[in-house]
Amino acid sequence: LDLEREMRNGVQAQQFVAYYQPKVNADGELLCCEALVRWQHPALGVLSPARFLPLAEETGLIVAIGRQVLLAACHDCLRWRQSGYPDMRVAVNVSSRQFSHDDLAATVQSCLDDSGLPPDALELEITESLLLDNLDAAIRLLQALRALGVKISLDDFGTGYSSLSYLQKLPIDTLKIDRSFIQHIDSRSSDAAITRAIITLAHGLGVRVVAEGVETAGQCAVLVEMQCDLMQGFWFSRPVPAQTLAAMLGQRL
Ligand code: G
Ligand code: G
Ligand code: MN
Ligand code: NA
Repeated sequence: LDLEREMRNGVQAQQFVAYYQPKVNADGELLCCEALVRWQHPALGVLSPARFLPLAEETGLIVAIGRQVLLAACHDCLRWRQSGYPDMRVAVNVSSRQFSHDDLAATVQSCLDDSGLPPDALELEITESLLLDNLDAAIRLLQALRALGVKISLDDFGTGYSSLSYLQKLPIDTLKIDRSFIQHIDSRSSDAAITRAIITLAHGLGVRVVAEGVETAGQCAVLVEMQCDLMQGFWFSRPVPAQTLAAMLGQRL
């Protein structure tokens, strides 16, 4: 099987679709969701990113796939807002290849224009690894994206270099604490201490905090007590297709 060739065909045939995973507040209200790409392969079924993202990155196909996901997320989010949930927001992952592609800001603007989604309904999730090559250039791009009105979220926080000084330098709105810290948060005091400190620090800098990988009621309770702003994980919902997400709006998860 020539995966690269299949992937090129898949892009043409629009086989890359967005699933969505809810982000909820302490009351379980669904305020936002993260778009997570899936490949609906006609023969192989629904493939997860682990199966194809590395090759998509290597070949540059991630730029086309990423644009399709971004546009779909904008359209879907606008539909949810128009169906009676006008504050619903969506987050979309941006990989290093997309980030260094020189017209990311133009791509984002054209997806907003094509869909009619208000910019502040869109959040872009970036990882620290995108910042390593050229921090100043990355900051300029983040500023250009924020000038469009979109929000920026720092994904997988705590796993990379995580220089705390980044937090002060980076124009970000949200940080997502990596699930490796959340996994044992109710049993390992060191993970709880780190998470509590990150939340306090972020709030002191005016940055909101999302915890990812919340799988149990116990983890959720600890995070609520720490005043974590939003939570995401299997405890609330797995990533689901757009229509399934639409049916969850207004529910308490
Ligand atoms: O949904 P899942 O847990 O399998 O996602 C695995 C990884 O793939 C996550 O780290 C996520 O950041 C990445 N990913 C998911 N969707 C997208 C996407 O649309 N674009 C990019 N660049 N990465 C994505
Ligand atoms: O972009 P990011 O690396 O955060 O991608 C999120 C990934 O984490 C997706 O692949 C998603 O399916 C996965 N995920 C989401 N919630 C949970 C969870 O509660 N537990 C675990 N183990 N994985 C999760
Ligand atoms: Mn993410
Ligand atoms: Na993550």
